[in-house]
Amino acid sequence: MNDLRVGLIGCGAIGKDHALRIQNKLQRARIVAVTDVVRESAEKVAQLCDCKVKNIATEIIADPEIDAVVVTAWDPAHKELVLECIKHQKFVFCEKPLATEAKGAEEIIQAEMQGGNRLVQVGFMRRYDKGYRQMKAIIDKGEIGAPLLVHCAHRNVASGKGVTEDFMITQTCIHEIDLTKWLVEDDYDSVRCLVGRTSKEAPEGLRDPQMVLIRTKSGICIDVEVFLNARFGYDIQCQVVGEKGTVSLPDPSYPSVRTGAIKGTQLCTDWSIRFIEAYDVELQEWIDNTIQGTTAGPNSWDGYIAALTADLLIKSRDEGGTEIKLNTPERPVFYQN
Ligand code: NAI
Ligand code: ISE
Repeated sequence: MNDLRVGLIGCGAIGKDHALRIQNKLQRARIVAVTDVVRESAEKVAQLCDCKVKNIATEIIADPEIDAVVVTAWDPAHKELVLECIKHQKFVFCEKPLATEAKGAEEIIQAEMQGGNRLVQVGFMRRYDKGYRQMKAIIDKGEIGAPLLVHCAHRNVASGKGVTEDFMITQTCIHEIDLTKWLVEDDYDSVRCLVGRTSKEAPEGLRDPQMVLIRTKSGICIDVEVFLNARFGYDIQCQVVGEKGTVSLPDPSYPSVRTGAIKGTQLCTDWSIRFIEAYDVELQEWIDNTIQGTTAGPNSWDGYIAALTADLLIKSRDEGGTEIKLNTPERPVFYQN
C-alpha cells in the first residue's frame, strides 16, 4: 500500500507541527504539498518537509496527486476549505472549529450528506488524550456512579494577537464543549455564559475570564472557566463528580522538584507540548482510516453541535448571562459511528 499523499493548508504554528509530525513521526503518510496565504510561511514548512509549495488552497484540493487534505488555516477559512474538499470528494482533517458559526457548519453537513460520503474529521484532539480516555473508561465502567457535575478549567498564559471575546468561546472553550459531551455521553439542554470581574492582565476590550455553564438533557451541570490571560501556565483541568466518587484529569507527568523552600512540578506553557501525544494518536488514526477509505472520531455533526452550542453561549453572554435552551436536533443516521 502506498503512503497517503497529504496536502496541508495553513503553515502557522500548528500547521508546521502537524506537517512535521506527519513527515517525520507518523506512519503511512507524507506531506507532498503545502500552501499559506503568506507564501514565506509555506516556503519555510516546505523546506522542512522537502515538498512542493502551491500558490493557493484550491490547487491543493483539486490536485489528483493529493489523496487527502489537512486544514490548519485560521478559523474563519475552515468552512470554505472544507466545502471545497467535499466538492472534490476528498478526505479532510480540519482543525477545530469546523466553522466559526453554526450556519457555516450546517452548510458543511448538508454538502457532505448530499455527496453521500463521510469525508470530514474535526481536530477535537482531547478525545485522543490518554488522561481523558482513562477518565472516560472509569465513568463508562460505572466506577464513580452516575455523573452529576463536571468542573473544567481552560487556562492559557496569554491571549494571542487579535483574540476577541467570541474567540474565547469558538476557539478555546470549543474544546470543552465537544469534550464534556463525549465524556458523559449526554446532549446539552441549556447554556449560560457569565462575565464577572476582568483581570487587569487582559488586553483592552477582552473580558477575561468567562464562566460557561451547561446543563445536559439528563441534568448534569457543567462549569467551564475560560481564562486566556492566566499568566502562570497552560493549565487544563477537568473533574467529573459522580454519585459514588470523582474522577479527575491527570496533570502531565513531570518530576517533583524541591528548591528554594518550595515543592513543585513544572507546568506546560501551551497546547503544543501538553497535548503532543494526543495530536500524534489523532492524526495517525486519521491517516489509517483515510487509507481504508473510512472516517471515525469527531465528525462534521460533532463540529456542527459544538458550533451551535458556541453560538448560543455568545448570545447568552451578550444578553448578560441568560439561560438559553439548545433544542439539539437528532443526529442523522449518516453521522452515527
Ligand atoms: P496561526 O495564525 O499560527 O496559523 C494560521 C495560518 O493559516 C497562518 O500562517 C495564515 O497565514 C494561514 N492562513 C489563513 N487563511 C488561510 C487560507 N485561506 N489559505 C491558506 N493559509 C491560510 O494559527 P495556529 O495557532 O496555527 O492555528 C491554526 C488553526 O488550528 C486554527 O483554526 C486554530 O483554532 C487551530 N488550532 C488547534 C489547536 C488544537 O489544540 N487542536 C491548537 C492551535 C490551533
Ligand atoms: C488554541 O487554538 C487551541 O486549540 C488550544 O488547544 C487551546 O488551548 C487554545 O486556547 C486555543 O487558542
